[in-house]
Amino acid sequence: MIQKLLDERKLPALMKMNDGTPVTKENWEARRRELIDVLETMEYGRFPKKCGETTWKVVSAGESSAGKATKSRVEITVPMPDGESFTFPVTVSIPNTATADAPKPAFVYISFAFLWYYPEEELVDNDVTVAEMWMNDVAWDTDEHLEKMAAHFSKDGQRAPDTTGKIGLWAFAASCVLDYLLSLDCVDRNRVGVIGHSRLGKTALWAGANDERFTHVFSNDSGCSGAAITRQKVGEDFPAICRRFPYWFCENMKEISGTVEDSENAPFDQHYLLAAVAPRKLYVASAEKDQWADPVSEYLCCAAASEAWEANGVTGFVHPDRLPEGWDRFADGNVAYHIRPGTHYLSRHDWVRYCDFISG
Ligand code: GTR
Repeated sequence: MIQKLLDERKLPALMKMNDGTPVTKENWEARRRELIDVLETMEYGRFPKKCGETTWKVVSAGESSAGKATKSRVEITVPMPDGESFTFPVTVSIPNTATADAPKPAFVYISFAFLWYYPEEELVDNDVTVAEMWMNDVAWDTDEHLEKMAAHFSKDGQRAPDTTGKIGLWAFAASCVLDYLLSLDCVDRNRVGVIGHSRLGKTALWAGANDERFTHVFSNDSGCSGAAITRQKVGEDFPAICRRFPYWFCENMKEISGTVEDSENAPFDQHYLLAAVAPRKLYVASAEKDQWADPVSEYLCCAAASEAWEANGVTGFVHPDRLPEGWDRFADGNVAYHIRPGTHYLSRHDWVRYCDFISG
């Protein structure tokens, strides 16, 4: 059943190089570069390159979660392509159980608002460190390119056709937060994840696709231009998302988002984005009532991307031959998926399952 549904979507081939050569473990990295290149050119814009060392300063620290953790405010400073630098804050919660002798997992959590809800004490109790980064501290979620990090990537507010959009700036900032986390000897570098919800789920996927130091990548309800297949998607489509949020993407995205037909003729689909995480660990989650994101297209995208893991000799997406429903969770492979009843939200239920996966 699932293969039939996938065939109907008529997706561009994943496991063929641009010149038609079949993809194997040997040329996987070259294929991964091709996937990222088309996503950079047409969708998100060029992923910023580091122009120098990321530095940081702990500006305050204190006990939190009933004394079971330390919470600190850290300023991250990143050299910019115009020779200047840009500084933004993150809030880091480190459980007391995480030590140099017993390093523990950590998340870079890209959030909607400074200290947006997350079950902080529960994460502490699960020995998980969280570095929370607020998107608006990095770049405003608006169509302006003159302020904050965006100012360093535009000229007088104008962007070149493939200059990064805001998703790319937030994703790059997440990668700079990772520089900081990896400097902490209480963080287990084999278990560092990036996580975000909705527009920030798209961002987490793009960060994880580009920065291979992220061992685990989590997309919560990311939908259109995130974890959902674009071809025949229900709910939001490229024209709808680009009318409201053109600045999330590069200017070239306009070429493939005028009509639904344009987007269905694009030389890529979102399984390219998921596959760019292979052979690392990927977790996609949906909410049943979130038809705008389209749970079915998110699930099918995991199934479509799975062959990238298999070509690398590891298990991809292990799932039954049916669509997901209720509280289904399929987490036996390197690509995991769950759905839950309810609406578009990054809930406690989701967090707990992400914790299990990264701790596993
Ligand atoms: C919606 C947008 C979605 C999703 C969501 C969010 O309005 O259409 O693609 O990103 O916002 O970020 O909450």
